Amino acid sequence: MEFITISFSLFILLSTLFLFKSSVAGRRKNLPLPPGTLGWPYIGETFQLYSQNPNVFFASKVKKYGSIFKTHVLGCRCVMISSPAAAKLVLVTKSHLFKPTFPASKERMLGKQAIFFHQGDYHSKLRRLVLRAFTPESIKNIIPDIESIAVDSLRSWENRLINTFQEMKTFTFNVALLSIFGKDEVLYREDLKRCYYILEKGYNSMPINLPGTLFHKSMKARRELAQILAKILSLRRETNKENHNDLLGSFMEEKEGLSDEQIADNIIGVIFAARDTTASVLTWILKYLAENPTVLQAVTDEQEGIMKGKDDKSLTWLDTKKMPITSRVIQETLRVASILSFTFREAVEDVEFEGYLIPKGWKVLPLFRNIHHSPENFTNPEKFDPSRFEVAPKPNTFMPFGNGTHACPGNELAKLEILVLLHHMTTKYRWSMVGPQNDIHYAPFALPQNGLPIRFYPKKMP
Ligand code: HEM
Ligand SMILES: *[C@@H]1O[C@H](CO)[C@@H](O)[C@H](O)[C@H]1NC(C)=O
Ligand SMILES: CC(=O)N[C@H]1CO[C@H](CO)[C@@H](O)[C@@H]1O
Repeated sequence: MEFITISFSLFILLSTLFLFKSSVAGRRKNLPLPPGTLGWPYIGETFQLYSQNPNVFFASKVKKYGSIFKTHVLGCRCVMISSPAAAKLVLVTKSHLFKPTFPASKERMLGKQAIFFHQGDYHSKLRRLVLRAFTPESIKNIIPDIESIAVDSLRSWENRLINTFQEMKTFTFNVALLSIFGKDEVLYREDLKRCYYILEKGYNSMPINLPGTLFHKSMKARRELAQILAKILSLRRETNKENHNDLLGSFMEEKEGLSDEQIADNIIGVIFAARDTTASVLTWILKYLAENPTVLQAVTDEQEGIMKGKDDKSLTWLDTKKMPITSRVIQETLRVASILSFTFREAVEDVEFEGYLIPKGWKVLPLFRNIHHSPENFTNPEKFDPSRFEVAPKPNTFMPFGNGTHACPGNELAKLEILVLLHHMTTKYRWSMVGPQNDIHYAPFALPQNGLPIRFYPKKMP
């Protein structure tokens, strides 16, 4: 069993939930609320949540009350759900009754017009524009460029002690910029990176907008980012009129009629959605491979097999479809690490589910991690065992990319960039973990202790 502590950043993250506009509606239907306790007025069960690992808190509730229960944390009344049927209702079949909900400070920072915060027509339009930039057809073309970013990253780690998460963030940031701006990307990379890194520092800070606070600096960096993006937009409009296959090209198409502000909010939003998520999954993969030498050997053999057939030519989409063992390692990592433990929705009206009332205005949290760790769906759930994915998981038992209306439009790109990096990494490098690595931190995505420091070496070529 791993010993787990909760880092302070999770506390700060969840604390900002206090700023949710809370709306408690009267009960109209004559149905019971889901089982569970609401704890003390206002603070609810916040202490219970913080006095233990949040996943233990949720798991003990699931054990006591079943797969749907109510609780009250940090000023909001919530219904937590952890059954595949309930997840399907909230995310897929009745998704129009459950709107996305975020603390106001997060909306201000990412931009109010970003895709995550919306429902209905504006959301569907943005989704169509994002999806078409990230279909296999579109991202196939950038594989050689992803490869050169991967090769450069790996080279820069040679014979060094590195912080895996920090380095992976640079890799995933560069791939995100490539997918958004195409090859124009290098021109703006450093400016964008500098501003984005200031912005993210304020993301988990207290949202107090006074000179000197992290939040204030971060909002300033947000404005500077918008200015750089405005420059990129006008440059594109003036100089090259030809079609671009990247996300910016998709957003800029005249007939779509997006304003510059809408484009900026969504570009910043996609960088946010793409970078830390993929970087933390990569960090977990390195950890699990280091801990499971037979799995690492199987992945290495598979990748060497691909490399042998290619004599230094770059990878193709088809090559990436011939990596079943490596793909199962990615799936199993997504399951065990469940970096997005849960997501948030809010009931827009009273909803009935399995004889219970989910009242209008209450938050509804599908608990992905509990679903992914349910022994009914995954035998011996704490064990890292990629071979379990030799059989396809049942619907709505494995949702690392969510499901339904807001499911991740970047999932193909995420898997592609992970495969490309692992191809070069396992065939040419080896690594060893340094220091203790049993804790999990939430920043806010689940992450190995200290971002997983490792020593990274080139393999001695025979
Ligand atoms: C392994 C890495 C990733 C994981 C685990 C992941 C996971 C998720 C999940 C679970 C959601 C749905 C959240 C919800 O329903 O509340 C989501 C949404 C989203 N993701 Fe990802 N994601 C990853 C990488 C990416 C990448 C690389 C991109 C962009 C290129 C991206 C862009 C988005 C966007 C734009 C949304 C919002 C979609 C909407 O609201 O309609 N993600 N992601
Ligand atoms: C999403 O929901 C649909 C409908 O229930 C289901 O067929 C599909 O398998 C689900 N996707 C995942 C990833 O579970
Ligand atoms: C398809 C399937 O086996 N679903 C089960 C997964 O686990 C939950 C409990 O956590 C059960 O309610 C489902 O029936």
